This record gives sequence, C-alpha cells and structure tokens, in this order.
Amino acid sequence: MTVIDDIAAELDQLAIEVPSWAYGNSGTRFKVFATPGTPRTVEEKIADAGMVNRLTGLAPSVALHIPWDKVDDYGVLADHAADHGVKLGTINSNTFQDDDYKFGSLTHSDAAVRNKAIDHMYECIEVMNVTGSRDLKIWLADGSNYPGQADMRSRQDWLQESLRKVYDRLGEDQRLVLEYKFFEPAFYHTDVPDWGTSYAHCLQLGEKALVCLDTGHHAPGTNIEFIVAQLIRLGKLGSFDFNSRFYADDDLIVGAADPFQLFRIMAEVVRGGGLDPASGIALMLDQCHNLEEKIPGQIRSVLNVQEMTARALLIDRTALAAAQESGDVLGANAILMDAFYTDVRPGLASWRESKGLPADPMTAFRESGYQDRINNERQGGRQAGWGA
Ligand code: AOS
Ligand code: ZN
Ligand code: ZN
Repeated sequence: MTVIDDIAAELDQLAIEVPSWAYGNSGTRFKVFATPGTPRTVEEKIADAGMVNRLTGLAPSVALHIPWDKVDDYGVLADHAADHGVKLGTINSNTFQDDDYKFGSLTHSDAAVRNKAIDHMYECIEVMNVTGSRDLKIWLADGSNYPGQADMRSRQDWLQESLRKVYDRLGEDQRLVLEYKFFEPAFYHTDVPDWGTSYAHCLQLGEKALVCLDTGHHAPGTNIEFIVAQLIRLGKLGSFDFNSRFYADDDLIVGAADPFQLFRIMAEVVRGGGLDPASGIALMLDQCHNLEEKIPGQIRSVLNVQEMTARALLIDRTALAAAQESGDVLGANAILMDAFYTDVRPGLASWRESKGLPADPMTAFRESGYQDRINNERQGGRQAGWGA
C-alpha cells in the first residue's frame, strides 16, 4: 500500500499536452544557445514528445504552432504522431511575427490587417479539421506602448468583431481558447490583459469560446488559484498554459519556481472536477528550455504536475470542509498543508511500475541512449519559432 492507492483512479485521468516548441532551441533576446540533438523538423519534435509520453504515461498529445510547424499534409503528420503513440492537440495561432502586425492583429484599426489575421485563424481551423484537434489557441501580442497611442476602446470592439468571425468558422466540436497576458510585448496596454477581458469576449461569443490561463501571465502576488476556481465555477476555463516564473513571462519548468502555487492551482482544478476529461479543461505546458536539455526538461515538467496533482488529491476534503465551517482557521490550514507536505514520489514510482513504466523516468531517459542517438543523427537543429 502507498499513499497513492486511494487516489489512483483520479490520478489515471491526468493528461498533459506538451508544446512542440519546447523541443526546439530557445533563449532570451541576448542569446539562443544551441542544444545537441535539437529537432530539425516537426516530425522530430513529435518523436521527442513520444519519448516523453513513453517514459511517463502522462503526455499523450502535442500542441502545434502554425506556421512554425507548417507541413504540406497534416493527415500524414497525424499518422506520424500516432506511430509515436501521441496525438496532435491544440493548434496555436501566430499573429506576432509579421510586419503587418506592428500595431495589432485582430484589434488593428485597419480592417485589411484584421482580415489578414482572421484569415490566419481560418487557416488554423483548416489544420484542425485535418488533425482532429479540438482547440484553436489565440494569444495576441496586440497592445500599445504609450498613453494616447491607440484607441483602447475601439480596439475592444474590433477584437470582438474579429473573434466573432473566427468563432463562426469553428466546427461543431471545435473550440477557441483566448489567452490573456498583462504585458509584453506591449508595455502600456495589452488588448487581452486579464481573465476578465478574455471572459467578457468569450461570454459574448458563445459556449465554444473559453479562457486560456497561462500561469506566467500574471502580476507577482496574484492569487491564480482564485481565478481558476472562478473560471471553473463559471464554466469558462478552457485550458492552462503551465510554466513557472520568477519575474515576468519566464516560461520556466512548471512547479520549479513555486511548487506550492502549483499545488494550490491543482487543488482548485481537482475541487472543480477539472481532471475529468469531460470537464473540457486542457492541461498544457507552454515552456521553453533555454539552458537545460529539452526532453528531460519536459519529463521533469510533467512529473512536477503529476506530483502536485497527487498531493492535491490527498487533501482530506471532508475534514477540510468541517474545519472551514467551524471557523477553525489553523486546523483548516493544517489539513491543506498536510497534503502539500506529503512525499508522493515513492508512491508515484510504484504507480508507474504497476503500469509497466519506468519507476524513475529521468534516469530511464539518461540510460536509454536516446539523447546520444539524436545528438549524432541531428545536426543543425533549429531555433523554436523559426521553422524547426
Ligand atoms: C505568449 O506569451 C504566450 O504564452 C503564448 O501562449 C505562447 O507562448 C506563444 O503563442 C507560443 O506559441
Ligand atoms: Zn502561453
Ligand atoms: Zn507567455
């Protein structure tokens, strides 16, 4: 018996989507360091994602980014993913790397630019039609740097108008997830800065529009788990972009900077029934591995989410409710902290072994020889975001 036995059924539901761009080289605006073995093609990124899933049993799908992962035949790509034991997941749009979008995309004052961005979203929906992906992710770099530079109010109207056109193109089983971010690349105002703005637009659009919560996109000190609870309560939490931050949108390994925050977030996901696939809440990673090797970085990330999910599942909900109702402040806090401080790692190792997975995926990867093989095979791996 381990602490995991009682929560194994819920834990089995955990599925984390990995981003294709996490496997490419990335860095800061100062320097992008190349890592040996970096994928040269989207097919190689998917092969690496397949390896992460094989060793952890946690990552059954890969998010793509258009145009970074553009191919001629997405049906062939879906077959390739299936050969590697994974599915193609969320399609991420890109309206931030074109000169036309200097002053905005879906929010631009010029209808021609807005239409260009809308056409790109249509192109992404076409990809989804072939890959069978459910979600179109929209993150906009739109905003302004100086007060007076842009008409913030009109841009909200243009945004809704543009999103409506995209929304109306979605198929029956497709959804749009609108990601918010409080700053960067724009520094004065951002057109979708917070969950409230995303929620307002999604509410106006309809039930197939939902909010995407990137954990790195909040001001320091923000109570993110409150936002999680609220959006689940409102039935509008579509997806997460998990990562962790020390300062800004650092895109570091989820659970690395603040494991306790990840625990608190997962506690609200569990509380809201978000592990059940029927909840429609997609747990995705949005990370970049600047210094560390990419595949171990992704393995560490999905394990971190699993560890904090297990701890969240261990919260004694009955005792917690009783303590809360009786006004037992410290008792309630102690119940939560007991779960947080439980070391679930030995139990998770047994859980993995019971499923024919390696007890320690990090060691198993090191010993697999996979990294040496790709280091030899792949010369000239490309930077994430530039066609790699
Ligand atoms: C940008 O800050 C957002 O986090 C995006 O979700 C994402 O990093 C970008 O779209 C890469 O696909
Ligand atoms: Zn994101
Ligand atoms: Zn981000």
